[in-house]
Amino acid sequence: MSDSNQKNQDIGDAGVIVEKSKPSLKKPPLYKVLLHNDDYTPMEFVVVLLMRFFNLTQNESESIMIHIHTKGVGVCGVFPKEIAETKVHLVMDFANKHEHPLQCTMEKE
Ligand code: TYC
Repeated sequence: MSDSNQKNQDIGDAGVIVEKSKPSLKKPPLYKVLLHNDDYTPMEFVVVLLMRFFNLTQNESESIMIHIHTKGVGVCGVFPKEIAETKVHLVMDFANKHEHPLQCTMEKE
C-alpha cells in the first residue's frame, strides 16, 4: 500500500481504488452481573439463587457466595447487555419477593 492511501484503501491493478470491506460483525460488549454482600440475606438463599439464575453447581455457588460474604462483592457471570439486564431483574424480583435486601447490579467489562 502506498503511504498516500488510507488504511482501508489500496490501488488495484487497473489503478482503481479498491475499498477493503470492514468486518461487519462486532462482538457485543459484555457486562458483569454482580451480587453485593449484606448482613441479612441468608447464605443458603444466595446459594439457591446462584444455582437457579446462573446455572452454577452447588459447589460453584457456595464458593461465589463465600467470596461475596468476605470481600463485599462478586461476579456471578458475564453476559451481553440484554441478558445481564434480565438476570439483574430476575434476581432483584426474587430477593424482593422473599423480603431480603440483596442487591444485584451490572457493570460493563
Ligand atoms: N452476609 C450474609 C450473611 O452473613 C450472606 C450473604 C452472602 C448475603 C452474599 C448477600 O450477596 C450476598 N447471612
